[in-house]
Amino acid sequence: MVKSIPCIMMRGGTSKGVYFLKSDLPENDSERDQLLLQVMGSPDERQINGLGGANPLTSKVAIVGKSVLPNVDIDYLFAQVVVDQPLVGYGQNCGNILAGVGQFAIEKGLVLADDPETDVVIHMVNSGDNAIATIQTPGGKVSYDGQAEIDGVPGKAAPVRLNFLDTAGAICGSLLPTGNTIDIIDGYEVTCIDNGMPIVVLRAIDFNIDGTETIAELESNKKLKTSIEKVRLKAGKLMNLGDVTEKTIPKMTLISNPENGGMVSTRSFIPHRCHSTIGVFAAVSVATACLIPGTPASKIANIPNGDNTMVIEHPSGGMDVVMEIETKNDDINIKRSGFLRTARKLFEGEVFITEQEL
Ligand code: NQM
Repeated sequence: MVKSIPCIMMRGGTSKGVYFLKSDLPENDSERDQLLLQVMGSPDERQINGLGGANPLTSKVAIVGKSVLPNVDIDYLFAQVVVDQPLVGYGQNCGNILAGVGQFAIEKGLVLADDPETDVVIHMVNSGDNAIATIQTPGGKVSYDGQAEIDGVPGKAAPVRLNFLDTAGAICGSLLPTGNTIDIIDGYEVTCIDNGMPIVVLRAIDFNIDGTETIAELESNKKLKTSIEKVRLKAGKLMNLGDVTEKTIPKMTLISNPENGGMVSTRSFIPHRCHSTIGVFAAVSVATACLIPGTPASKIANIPNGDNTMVIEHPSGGMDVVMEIETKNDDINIKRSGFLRTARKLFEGEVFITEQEL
């Protein structure tokens, strides 16, 4: 039997995914995961039999429903569908896919739009934190057209402003889940940090690379990938994430001197493919590592003086992170972080599922 499920496919930030209403998906977790694997065409390196784009950045799902929480409009559960394994991960947030969630909620009638902008308060179920997305809604209708540009996406679109209030320890329970600003793993000095995304910050130079390599060069460097994965498995345990062999966190970010006037230059493994830019929460986590005195990142970073916009350089340009910070002695308290993203509605329709394969 073949059945169909309504969905919208969107580019959110520098990622692409399929957006579903929670009420259109099975309530049972394992049935839902089987369905999402089939929707994306996983496991298969090419995802030839599904909507996935054969890369972790294009194998993402947003599950959206009305929230019952006070002062919250909608709940957003993010699912990372692993490309080449039969796995669906809920252990991480995705700030890029988040950039399309407000528009989806308005289009599906979950939120009433104002004119000319609508603030949508989104509960990120994966971490339990809230975000506020400001969506362009002239005349009470979602507009995807505009003049905003983000590195890593060609063309211009309507701006989507994202603001987060408190993301420290979102997934691991604390900003520095090992209790240290520096850990030594396999002889490398690293910082394990979670300001919305658990990441391990590593110095590129320690891995005999300079951090300006292309994605193709990094992905074909087997020795580098093996060393990084060994560190990741150990870091996962230290970060209270348990055995992370089959998890998509922590992400591994190699840092080096900024090349274009930014704060720091990055190359991120998420965790086995190299990111074409950097994740939203990964960028805020890297920026935070740079601001903590004594970390390897703080020694490399070019900290902006008196300006709270930090530019995190990545393979396709830079991501601006606006942060409101309070510093007391050596303690930093991140009060707010904000980003500019864009999103594009690509199609709306129904995805077809073969029920006997579920
Ligand atoms: O860090 C990719 C992305 C992401 C996650 C990943 C993200 C974030 O760029 O908030 O957006 O790290 O798997 O979509």
